[in-house]
Amino acid sequence: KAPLLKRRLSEGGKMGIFWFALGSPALVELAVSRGGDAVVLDMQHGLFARRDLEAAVGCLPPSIPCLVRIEDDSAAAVSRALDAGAEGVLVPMVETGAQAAAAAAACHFPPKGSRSGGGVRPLADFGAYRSAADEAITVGVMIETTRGVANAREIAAAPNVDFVFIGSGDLALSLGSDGAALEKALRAVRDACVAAGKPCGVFTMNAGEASKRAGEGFSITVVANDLSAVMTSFEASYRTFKVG
Ligand code: 3PY
Ligand code: MG
Repeated sequence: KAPLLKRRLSEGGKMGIFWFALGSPALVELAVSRGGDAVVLDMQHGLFARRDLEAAVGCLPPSIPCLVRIEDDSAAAVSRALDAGAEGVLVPMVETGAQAAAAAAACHFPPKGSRSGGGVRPLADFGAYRSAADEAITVGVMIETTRGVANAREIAAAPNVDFVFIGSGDLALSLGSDGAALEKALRAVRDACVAAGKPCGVFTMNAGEASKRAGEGFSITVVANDLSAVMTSFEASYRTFKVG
């Protein structure tokens, strides 16, 4: 697969992505038949078991890049995601440049990094996979704590980190839910990314918020997530139900 995600990020366009937590490959397949610039499959808080992840990645068309938000910054979590055939990872709770650099190294084969070779899909043609993977794999690191914000410049500048993504929910928790402080932190991380020449994304809850943040210079925003899409749609349908 061509390194579509890297190309889109380097072209500087704005990506409206779909976020999946419910662990259903069928839901992923149906949603991307309706649009989306890329998907995130959430292994940190989502319900995807390893086989669900393999199935969900397998049902994506080549035009829809797939990132996996991994469980933590371990090499094992990186392997599970990339061995499934994902184009990249989102590493949660990154707080220092060294942590970002270590996670990025785990995403690349030697000599660039320390990734272990394997995975059912990559092994179908490992030579071809290996020669393209280091160029194709996209590493996104999440800043979602006050410590991460304080170290945003070194995190954004870390080697082989392709973009930064702000976990706005956890960041609000870390800041104590002060709205003004959250806005200030978002701007600080975005500006640190501009200084490092890296794109910056932010987690958003819906298309309205995503559009607003895209207008503020954030390159990747979440236009829909499966959890709230299902709840909103079921609630709206039930509210319009009339017996008459
Ligand atoms: C956050 O907002 O904290 C995330 O990790 C995205 O779900
Ligand atoms: Mg989070």
